[in-house]
Amino acid sequence: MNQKVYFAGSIRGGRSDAALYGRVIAHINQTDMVLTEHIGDVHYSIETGNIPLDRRIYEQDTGWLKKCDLVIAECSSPSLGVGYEMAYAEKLLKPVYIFCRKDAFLSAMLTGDPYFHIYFYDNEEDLLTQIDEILAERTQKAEETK
Ligand code: 6IA
Repeated sequence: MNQKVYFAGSIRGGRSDAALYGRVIAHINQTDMVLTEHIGDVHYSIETGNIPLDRRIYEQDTGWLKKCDLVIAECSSPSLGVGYEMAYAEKLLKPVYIFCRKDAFLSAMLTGDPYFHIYFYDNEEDLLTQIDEILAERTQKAEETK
């Protein structure tokens, strides 16, 4: 295994891209390790109102953000949680790669922040190719600094 990837995608913000997240996670797992595999589960519950459960989710996810090597976020479906995670990752100085379909809108709070690496993609093949390039480059850099 090479990089530990925190993959972020919308949950309560809307699950219309859940199947896409699942395919991206499976693709990344061929070469690297996704910590947040549940994001791609199309049957994942979006129920609200269970605060103790939400606290556990928050502790688990912020723990994984501290542990990860990089964050990859698919942001075509806007999500408060994903926005929060990216700002949290920036504070931790984790590299953050943001992907958005060309026909979707991204907040100025992301496109205006020079810390983030932002990619607008045409289709799924393009998305996976760009992710592969990023992972290969980061793995090579990690090897060089060993
Ligand atoms: O605001 P959103 O729900 O769309 O935020 C999505 C982001 O927050 C994802 O990238 C996740 O990492 C994180 N997140 C939000 N909800 C959950 C979650 N819910 N489990 C794990 N990570 C989450 C489970 C809820 C369920 C058991 C009732």
